[in-house]
Amino acid sequence: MDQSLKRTASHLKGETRYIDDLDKPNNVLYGFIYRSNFAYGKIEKIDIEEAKRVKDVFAILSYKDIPGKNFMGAVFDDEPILAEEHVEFIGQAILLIAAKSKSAAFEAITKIKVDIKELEPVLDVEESYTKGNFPFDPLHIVSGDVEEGFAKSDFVIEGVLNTGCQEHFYLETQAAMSVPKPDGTILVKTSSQNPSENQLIISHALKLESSKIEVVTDIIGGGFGGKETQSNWCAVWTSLLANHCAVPVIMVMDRREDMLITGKRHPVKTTYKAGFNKNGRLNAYSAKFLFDIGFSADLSRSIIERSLLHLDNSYYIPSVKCDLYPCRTNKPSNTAFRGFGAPQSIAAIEYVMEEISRVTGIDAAVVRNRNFYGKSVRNTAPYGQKIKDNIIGDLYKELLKTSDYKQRVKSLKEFNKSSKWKKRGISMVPVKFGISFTTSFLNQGAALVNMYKDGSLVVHQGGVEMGQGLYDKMMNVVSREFGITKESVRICSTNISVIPNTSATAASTGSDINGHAIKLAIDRLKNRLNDFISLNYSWGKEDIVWENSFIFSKKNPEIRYPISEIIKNAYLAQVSLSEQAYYKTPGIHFDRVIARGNPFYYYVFGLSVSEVEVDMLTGAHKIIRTDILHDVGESLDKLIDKGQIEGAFVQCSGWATMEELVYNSKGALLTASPDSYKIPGIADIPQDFRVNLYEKNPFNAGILKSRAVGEPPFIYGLSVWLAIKNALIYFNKKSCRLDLPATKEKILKCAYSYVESDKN
Ligand code: MTE
Ligand code: QUE
Ligand code: MOS
Repeated sequence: MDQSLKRTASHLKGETRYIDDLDKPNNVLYGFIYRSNFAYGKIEKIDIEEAKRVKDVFAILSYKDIPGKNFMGAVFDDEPILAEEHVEFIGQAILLIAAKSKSAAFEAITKIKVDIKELEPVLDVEESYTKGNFPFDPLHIVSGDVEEGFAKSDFVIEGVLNTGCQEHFYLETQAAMSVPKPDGTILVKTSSQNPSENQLIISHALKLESSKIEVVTDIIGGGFGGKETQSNWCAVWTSLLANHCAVPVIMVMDRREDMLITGKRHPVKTTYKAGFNKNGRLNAYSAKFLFDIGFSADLSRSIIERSLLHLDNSYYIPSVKCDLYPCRTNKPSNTAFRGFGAPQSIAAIEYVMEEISRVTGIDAAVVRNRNFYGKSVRNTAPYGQKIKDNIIGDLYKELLKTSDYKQRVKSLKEFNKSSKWKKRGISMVPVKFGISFTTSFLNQGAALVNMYKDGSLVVHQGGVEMGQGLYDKMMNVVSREFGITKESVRICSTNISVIPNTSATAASTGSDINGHAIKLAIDRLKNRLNDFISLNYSWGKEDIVWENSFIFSKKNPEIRYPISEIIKNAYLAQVSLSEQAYYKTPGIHFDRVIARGNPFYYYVFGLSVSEVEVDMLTGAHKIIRTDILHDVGESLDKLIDKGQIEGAFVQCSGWATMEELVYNSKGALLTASPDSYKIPGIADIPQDFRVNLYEKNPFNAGILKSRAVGEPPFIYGLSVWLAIKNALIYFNKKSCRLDLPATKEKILKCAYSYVESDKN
């Protein structure tokens, strides 16, 4: 069995070892934090004398015990590792505790006395916006003249839309283990999408050079963006404690703590205005987006930037004027989450599409089709990038047919005439998703390929396996590019001492960037080996073929040598069997100030249709059927890609219909566990779920002609929310705003128009 299969088999048996499952050294200590109970306050006094005397408690540290810098951050260093004078959200860490057991640490926590003077927190985006509470400049985009566009429109609509927060709910909570070594270095095992950033933060906090911090990440139990920056907490806390106590320290957040402390998807309040013609075509779109970024900047600027770059979704909008504000609030710092800001602005424009349909009486799918980007005209995004290889129109034609859209709209209308309390609705949602980090320099990666004398191969690369199938895809790249059977290939866990300066495994670019780097390394190694073969076997270099772990000449394919034999000879002839390579994505740039540039290497397109049935007595809905047609070029692995599409769809449908984070007036999260926070279960997937890969559009510049898959299909889940909105129209003719998530409660309010006003 090759490594991919073996890994999958043991994963399915629950044998994958996350941080909490690691064998612990017997001198290990457990790390805990003492947290703030106030959303905003001034720390007046800390007394740990009594707590320090608790048996089996080895250290209690405050920010004063940090040897280096207490401030961290991906972009701005505005996040204290431990609170200094002020606490800024409920759950913020004030003290670190290392203890032999959980009970000892908890006893110490009850004996710690921290006096905090409570101050008035800012919890509402609107309040934060009014106060101008922006930790960095708001983002703007202008293209064309919206005033002129509104003036010449047959209709102009205005409205407000709120999109909610979302917890990542990775299966493995945040965790890390740090092991100090006698030579003054430290080994950190971390559940992180960005081990290099863990390394950098630890380096600053411990005042230790990066080279002395070995950071290793084996398969993690999900990330979804929530382990880019948010993994820094456990990594730096365990390192501080391990460094202080000179023994290994492990820390694994429990689910409540994780939900309380770590950042989530940004909730956004959007105020929009759209002008369009009787035929449903948009002339102008203006909007103000208020992002609830939480207490610090984190990745918010990049997230808001990606929002800005997706506010058009798949539509050509002749004039656009949008302002996006980063509003600071006293909550955990919101962060990357699958889609990275795009789902929020796409939700707004898709909501507008449904409204255009309602106002004009034109079917919403037709409205969308009329607004799609063109192939050779109407094909420039508001930020100036040409939309090349646009196939959205082709996908539309095909999905319209395969989903039987028109007939089903007819049947649904029939159904709704005869059914009083149950109403059906349908909605089509397209996606155009830009692939690349919009922060250009992050688009780089490296790989190291080491061959042994027996012809077997180990591959190191910078990407993290988090369930998205990166390792399996890299295995396919190695096996196909090298011509070697998978049995002889091993993909190693991510180690920052082997591959340095990695970017986060994020922006859906993991297999693109690392796959390209691996391919380049293989090309170099093969080239050197082919020189050797050509010389020693008297074959023309261009005739040499590597296939299924055999090497032969095209001219004489009967004579085949096993790779192992040739590699042994190459070794004896003193040919190096190791090669490293570096890849950077070409041609990417974006100027944030003028909001113009070419931020994406390419776009991924796709289309979805969902039909739902809503019970207007209970507000419950079920998804009757979902059809998805999605373009991944030539798939690196069809099963994985299908799984990514299904998973992303379901994850978004949770955000769009059921997941709700409720805070009280003091800023305390009331839904910090799965008993009050509902994510989709097996009963919530579509009853009839048809996911198809579009196979007619290989991407020649991609790795093995593939396209990225991780984030784009998240958008399809919006079709569930908008199908519910569509169903509501058949029950309650009055217009009513349906915020996201469309929970049962909101659906009922809408069904009976108990919404106070559509204006705010
Ligand atoms: N799939 C699983 N199973 N678990 C995850 O954590 N993260 C998503 C997506 N799919 C995730 C996932 C996110 S947010 C991203 S950016 C991509 O995977 C990252 O991996 P890739 O770049 O290798 O596609
Ligand atoms: C998409 C992403 C990310 C992004 C930009 C995208 C992302 C990410 C960063 C980022 C930006 C600046 C930094 C940094 C990271 O940008 O995940 O460390 O200094 O981490 O378009 O997914
Ligand atoms: Mo994904 S949100 O870019 O980790």
